[in-house]
Amino acid sequence: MVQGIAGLRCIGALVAFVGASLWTGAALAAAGHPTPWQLGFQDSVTAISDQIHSFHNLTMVIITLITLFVLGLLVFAMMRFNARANPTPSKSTHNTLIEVSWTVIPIIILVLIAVPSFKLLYAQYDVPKPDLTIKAIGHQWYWSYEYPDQEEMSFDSVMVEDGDLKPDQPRLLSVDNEVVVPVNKNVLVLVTADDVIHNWTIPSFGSKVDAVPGRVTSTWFNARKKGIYYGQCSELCGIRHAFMPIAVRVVDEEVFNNWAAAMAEDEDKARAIIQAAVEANKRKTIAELKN
Ligand SMILES: [Cu+2]
Repeated sequence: MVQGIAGLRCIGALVAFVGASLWTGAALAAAGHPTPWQLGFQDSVTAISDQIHSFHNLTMVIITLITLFVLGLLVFAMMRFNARANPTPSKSTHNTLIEVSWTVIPIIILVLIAVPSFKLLYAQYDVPKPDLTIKAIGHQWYWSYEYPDQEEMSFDSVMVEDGDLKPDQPRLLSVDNEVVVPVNKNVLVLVTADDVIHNWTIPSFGSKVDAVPGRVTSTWFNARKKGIYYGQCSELCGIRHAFMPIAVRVVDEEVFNNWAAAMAEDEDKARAIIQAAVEANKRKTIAELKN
């Protein structure tokens, strides 16, 4: 009886887990950063990230079906073939049909998974012609950025400490200088490090790549929605590994151009341009919600 209840609980937990994992909808996932008790992924704002989400949903269905099938087989074998129900066991050792099926069916399942998997891998490495190139350099323990298209533009991006956080800044994710990029443009990110291996990632973009000293790796994204998107160094890199977040601000092209022009002269002025654009966007959103 106790075992029965435990079994039911297990099945309940499994169903809940699968349901939650499939639910990558807006209700639970937050745009650009994780939220407490969040289930599922962060909002997707690139085609690559969409592809990652649908690949996840496909494999989740396959995993669930296999798990339920194996669970069913186990329960059936325990009930039907225990010593009490089946006192004289069968002496047969081979069954061609079963042996062929347990070889062929897994192959078919693997091929089913391989096709979208390779498609996704190809899409991630097939960089379209970039409209903008950024270089991200990992340091112990902050990131610095260079914009090779804009002359001599570079800056450090350091985490905002708890005491300095503004009300709308998420903890452990906010930085003093955000990476600013235009919306709906192909952005190529060249990634490297100057001390140990770090990793540059933005989950909402489906971008993640190691930053290796002495080597340049790359990732790309084309964000379709304005906003701020966060990531964290994802390669254990030392004592302050958890405190070197990545923040990318996606803005209109015009705002980006103004920001880039201002960066050459005065970083505070550039920051004010972004701040003004963010405020204007907020007012617009509120006005739209009211109507
Ligand atoms: Cu790191």
